[in-house]
Amino acid sequence: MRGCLGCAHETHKIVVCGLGGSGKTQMLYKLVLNQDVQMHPTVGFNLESLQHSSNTLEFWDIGGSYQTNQLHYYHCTKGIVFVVDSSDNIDARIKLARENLQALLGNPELTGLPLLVTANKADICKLTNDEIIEYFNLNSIQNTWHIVSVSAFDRDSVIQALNWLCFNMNQ
Ligand SMILES: Nc1nc2c(ncn2[C@@H]2O[C@H](COP(=O)(O)OP(=O)(O)O)[C@@H](O)[C@H]2O)c(=O)[nH]1
Ligand SMILES: [Mg+2]
Repeated sequence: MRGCLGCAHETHKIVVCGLGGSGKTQMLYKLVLNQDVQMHPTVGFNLESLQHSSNTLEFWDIGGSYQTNQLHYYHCTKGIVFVVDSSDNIDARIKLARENLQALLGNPELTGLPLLVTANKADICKLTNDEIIEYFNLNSIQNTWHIVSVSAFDRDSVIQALNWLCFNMNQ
């Protein structure tokens, strides 16, 4: 247990990060509302809660420039979801995503937390999970991590992925 005085212990705060357009908000709206909502770029951040097994999961969907140097958003976090747009080519965007993940994992508030990488847009994907593992160099990171192919439109695929995160947050 991390030193989080004042946090509700039954609630797990999860930060949901990844490049703009990777599908963070679509995934959360499907999870929480079970609806395919028409998306607009997120300004600031969304906060959504979901009852999952015996846990309340509090998702912080942190958009765009909010992802860098926003230490206070990460305080008391128990788990990380990093959303990759697997329909991207290995090009400048994936390079940016890799830098984004490295910067995120360097944040002292997030040290050692379980990391769930969702290879999103499985319905139209180009990158395999093995390619993402290699390109993001996941085998070299210190956090316990797991990668799952999901589609934000397929709620069950996201729930399955979250099962891993919930199990590992409770360790
Ligand atoms: N085909 C497909 N499109 C998706 C998926 N997830 C998100 N999108 C689309 O990708 C775009 C960006 O999604 P959004 O949730 O706004 O991305 P965010 O910036 O990471 O929050 C939207 O047009 C979504 O409908 C998916 O799993 N499959
Ligand atoms: Mg968004």
